[in-house]
Amino acid sequence: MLVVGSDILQKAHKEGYGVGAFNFVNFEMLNAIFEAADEASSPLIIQASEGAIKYMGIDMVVGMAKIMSNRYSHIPVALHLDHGTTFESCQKAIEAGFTSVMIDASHHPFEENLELTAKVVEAAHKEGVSVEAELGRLMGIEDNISVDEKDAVLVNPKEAEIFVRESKVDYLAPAIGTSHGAFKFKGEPKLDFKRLQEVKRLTNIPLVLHGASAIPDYVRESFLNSGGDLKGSKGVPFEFLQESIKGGINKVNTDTDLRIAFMAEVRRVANEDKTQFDLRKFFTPGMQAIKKVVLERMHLLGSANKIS
Ligand code: PGH
Ligand code: CA
Ligand code: ZN
Repeated sequence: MLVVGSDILQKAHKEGYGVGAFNFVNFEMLNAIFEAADEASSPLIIQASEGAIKYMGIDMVVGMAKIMSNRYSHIPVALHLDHGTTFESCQKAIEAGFTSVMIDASHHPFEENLELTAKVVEAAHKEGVSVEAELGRLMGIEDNISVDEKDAVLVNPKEAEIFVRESKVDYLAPAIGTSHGAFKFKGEPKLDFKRLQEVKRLTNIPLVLHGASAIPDYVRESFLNSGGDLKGSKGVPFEFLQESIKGGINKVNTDTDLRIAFMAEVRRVANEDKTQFDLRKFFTPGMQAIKKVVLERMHLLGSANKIS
């Protein structure tokens, strides 16, 4: 059943657990994610970026999401627009049937971000759709970074308080030192948990962690064993994910882990049988690999067995 994003995240916020928000670009990713949610009895957020929408067509994105949510009608599922860049993009998603949208104007000055977010919130709430916004920039933080530099890229808790109050946004992504992709930290992994706790205290709404892929050892191994290269890659350690949930994160955006797990299997099969050209022989193990990652993550984040 497709539900409003806030239905899922308000419960997670009150009970103090995290819900994985998993990106998909095709049937295979979506199918694997749903199978995992079914096995874990977990609520679910599935999300499509503007790039994914361009790739599949918005009717296909919404159509597949609805079919899968009917197939697994006991699972509460929200369909979320990941990193919407404009009011129009959010508007289109709302009209097409998304139940949650992100307006990402965090690279604009505070006032502009606030103004645009408030405008999206007004339009979305009219249709019963919830909204996510972002404050700060997604960037790794290092030990030798100065306090001033940190303040320039990471979320400012006082600003977050004002932003949430004035925009009436439903959930907020505060930049605390993560980044997208497979190369998150140059040195030791580092996140600003203090800042996160302060944002939670001052806003008291569901918070979102972007760039939350962990690149677990066995996923890295499978990618390397298949002949892939992940030199210099580093994800968010599991302990950090748990710590961030304690600090108030409720939506945990995960894409890279699924891509790596899937592609490792596709390459393995391609290497093992050069005569193979049945797509299903590549994609079936790919789906199993994603399912395993998602299932584990749901248990780690605490959303398993939270369907009531
Ligand atoms: C993400 C995904 N999507 O919005 O934040 O992050 O690259 O760590 O999976 P990863
Ligand atoms: Ca951003
Ligand atoms: Zn993101």
